[in-house]
Amino acid sequence: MALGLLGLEYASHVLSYEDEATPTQLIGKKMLPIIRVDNKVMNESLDIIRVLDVNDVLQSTTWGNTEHFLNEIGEIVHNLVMPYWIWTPEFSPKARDYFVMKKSQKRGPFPLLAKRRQEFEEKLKPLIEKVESQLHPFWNSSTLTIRDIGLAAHVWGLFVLPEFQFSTKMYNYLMNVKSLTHFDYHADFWKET
Ligand SMILES: N[C@@H](CCC(=O)N[C@@H](CS)C(=O)NCC(=O)O)C(=O)O
Repeated sequence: MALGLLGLEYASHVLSYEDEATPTQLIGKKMLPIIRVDNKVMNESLDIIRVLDVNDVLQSTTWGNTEHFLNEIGEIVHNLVMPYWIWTPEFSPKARDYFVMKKSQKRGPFPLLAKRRQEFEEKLKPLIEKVESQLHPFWNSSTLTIRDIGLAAHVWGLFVLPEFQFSTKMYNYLMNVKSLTHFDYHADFWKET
């Protein structure tokens, strides 16, 4: 989203989830995203944005207490979507097995997560309503900021949850962010298969 908003040209590669070797060779641990610019390799999304955003388009805003709030939303969204996400084209059977093994250690068995859907949705609802009341039309801002990239990236995950319904306000917000950042979730997967 940041690269698209900043109008930077890039090529993206989806690494299979069980690929430990590639990220470990590049940055010494199994973590994405990783970017290579002029043969310099970097990780940590916010560090990457800081280096690429030379005109401070995204950095003029601070996170404030939104970071904690985003983590809360992210935690619930992940519990809701992980059992469904594993069936998207992002996961080969091998990647899916590895992901389920790793993530269920912390979150519990995926079938149980799916059974707890209602509980998670009830926890998420007031958080989404609160953030919706702060969209003017961006998150506490009249222009798109770094906070919107964080928020939209988390909330976008809910598109994977069957029959999940966004409010009109949230849906329009996501489409607005998509258009300004030229974000195309699926393009990377189809390109490589
Ligand atoms: N603070 C890091 C967090 C990145 C992160 O959590 N990446 C996840 C995927 S989105 C990851 O690679 N986790 C390691 C794993 O699940 O094996 C950033 O913003 O770049």
